[in-house]
Amino acid sequence: MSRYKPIPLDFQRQDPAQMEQISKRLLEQLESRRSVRSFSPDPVAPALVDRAIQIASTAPSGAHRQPWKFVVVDDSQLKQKIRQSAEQEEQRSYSSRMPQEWLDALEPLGTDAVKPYLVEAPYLVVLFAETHQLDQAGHKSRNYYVSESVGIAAGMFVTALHLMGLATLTHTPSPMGFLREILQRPANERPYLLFPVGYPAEQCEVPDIERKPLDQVRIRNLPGRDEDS
Ligand code: IYR
Repeated sequence: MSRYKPIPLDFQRQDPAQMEQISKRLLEQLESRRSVRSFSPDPVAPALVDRAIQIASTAPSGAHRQPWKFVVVDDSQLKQKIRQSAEQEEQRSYSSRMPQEWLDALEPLGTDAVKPYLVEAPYLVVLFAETHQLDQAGHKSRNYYVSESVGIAAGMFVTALHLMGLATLTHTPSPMGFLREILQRPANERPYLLFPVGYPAEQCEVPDIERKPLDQVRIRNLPGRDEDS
């Protein structure tokens, strides 16, 4: 007996004029998203973070395994611990592990090893990737396209937070094994990204950088192929 038991797709076509409007509005909204490194301590309803996680969890995934776990941290002591360990690793990275070329690439972003946002933001959400799962019988079963799946979920999380009026940062303290220990996650979970979540600080500044225009990120057709043939 096959375990494939399809159901009808729930899908409604929308009016093309409305699609044009919606897509334009979405682009405008998302154009204003910025990675934020300076947070207000103002509280944020936990239900908003939960909803952003639910939205992220609608991401497609290899064999529909949904190989992600979002750990929400709001405890000050835990945040302090995470900050301490992250800064320890970052100090080593900035002072000796990162080659000059990397440091040069980061210069316009103004980053350094000091990470106050790890305690300022009301939440730290740590995203873990599940390399494999244990089924009901306790057998190891592997996951598929884990980085791709978790990366898509991360992108949807960032988008959801922005559209609901919150700020975040895709932070990757490196190496980030310490997050597994501090948050007591099992061996099948690998830290993937850390997101501080909250409102930007009153005086928040961001790097003066621009996004690539469409014609630098969208390639039309294959080289040498005639477009209207
Ligand atoms: N993890 C370090 C360095 C860093 C690396 C990249 I690539 C960035 O886009 C930004 C920072 C840090 O968080 O400072």
